[in-house]
Amino acid sequence: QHAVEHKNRLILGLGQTGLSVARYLSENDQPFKVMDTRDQAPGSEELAQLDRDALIPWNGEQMLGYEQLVVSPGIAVTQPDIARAEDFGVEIIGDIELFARANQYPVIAITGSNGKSTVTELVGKLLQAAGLNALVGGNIGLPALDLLSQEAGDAVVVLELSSFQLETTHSLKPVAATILNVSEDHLDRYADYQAYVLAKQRIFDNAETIIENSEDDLTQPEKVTAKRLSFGFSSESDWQVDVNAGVLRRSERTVLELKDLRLQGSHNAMNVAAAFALLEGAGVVIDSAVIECAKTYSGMPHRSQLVAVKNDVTYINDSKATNVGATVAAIQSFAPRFTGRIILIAGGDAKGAELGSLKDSIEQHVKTVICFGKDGKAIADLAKNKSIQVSNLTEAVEQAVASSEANDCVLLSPACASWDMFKNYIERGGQFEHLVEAL
Ligand code: UMA
Ligand code: ADP
Repeated sequence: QHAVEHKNRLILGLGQTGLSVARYLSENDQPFKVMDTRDQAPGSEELAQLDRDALIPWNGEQMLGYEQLVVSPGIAVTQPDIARAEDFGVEIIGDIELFARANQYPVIAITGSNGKSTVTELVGKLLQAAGLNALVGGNIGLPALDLLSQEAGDAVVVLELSSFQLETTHSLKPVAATILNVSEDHLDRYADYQAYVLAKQRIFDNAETIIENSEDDLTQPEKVTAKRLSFGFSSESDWQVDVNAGVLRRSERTVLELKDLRLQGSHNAMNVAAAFALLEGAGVVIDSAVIECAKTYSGMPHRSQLVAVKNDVTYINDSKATNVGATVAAIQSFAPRFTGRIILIAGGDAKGAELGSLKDSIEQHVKTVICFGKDGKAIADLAKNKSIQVSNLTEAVEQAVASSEANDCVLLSPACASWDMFKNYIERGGQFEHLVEAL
């Protein structure tokens, strides 16, 4: 680990990220102050144990007096106080940049609109299966800087990176990096879609190997000299998911049969292909132990997970579907098994997204849409003849039960963030599971 540069630093935001930066700077005997716009910042008690005087009131004028602002991903760098500090010559970075400057482990970096956490966790498990020590963190939940305090010897770091984190990162040099896919998300934070895509593309800036999705141009950098590997449905892809033949291949060689994967749906098969490509890019041999590990991996909670079958109706919790792309993938992956028998529960905060791309999937595969939350009406309007609006999740489940017949599938896949009614997607998914279990 490199020594931390001595600087007069201000941390902006005292959530998980801000706290991890404070811990890291304290461990390295560096001075810092912290500002947060919230009355009660979540990390304030833990910070007080490190330094009782570190938290100071938010003040744009005072920001100009620091050499470096370490901005949390939940705060936009376009926020006027921060934008002014940047114009004034204050350096603006994020926690991943601090991590990158200190880190000496090889890094596998993963971004995309959907599948980041699944692929990040899977890559971690595959590395372990290959006999390597994997340190997994970033947007998935464990802040990247916390990985540096672990004594890990010869480790490989696997980082899930959000577009927000990438905006404030400059020096990360991943051995392998990917954008899994791009679809509309977070338009409440970006001027337009293009700006969101450009933030994601930053992951390739210093990457040794680029892993791109052959089906999605926006995952492919325009000009890059790095080595490239691809995954996709077509035979030109280095790692091919051949849905018709039911196999995953590396070039001509069959690696596994899709029916042997515990992960469900073709989007998840693509996630497995991306994970293999990332390992290959990082120089890891994909042997039988690694392949076996991929087959048995069953995914993360709240992502297209079976909750229960009650009265012959299958209930699926996909609460983590917080954008349209994820919900379309869920509908497509359950449609073959439940043709015309999907009852979709959706709604919440669409974060400014255009919901129109959900319309086709609903028309083709969904029997009834039950909508609630801030943008529930906008979803209901996509298919007025089959939509029912309710005021909360409890009513949505009641309505789903009332609308269902044997062999139907009730799919909670909201296409929206949960913030308008829940603490997060975990609370939303947990409530759904309780309601279903109580049936
Ligand atoms: N906030 C304020 N004032 C502040 C600082 C934050 O109001 O001064 C608000 C933000 O608008 C946001 C919330 O507080 O709504 C949390 O922001 P934060 O930057 O403090 O978040 P952290 O607790 O540090 O968590 C962040 C990531 N959160 C965000 O990017 C919003 C976590 O990803 C990540 O796991 C964590 O760092 C560790 O790296 C969460 C997330 O929702 C899961 N990410 C988005 C996504 O996946 O779509 C990008
Ligand atoms: P992220 O970390 O990018 O939010 P997750 O792995 O947590 O991704 O999955 C989020 C949602 O996206 C879930 O609803 C999941 O079923 C869906 N999903 C996972 N992989 C893909 C993919 N490759 N394409 C589309 N949707 C996906």
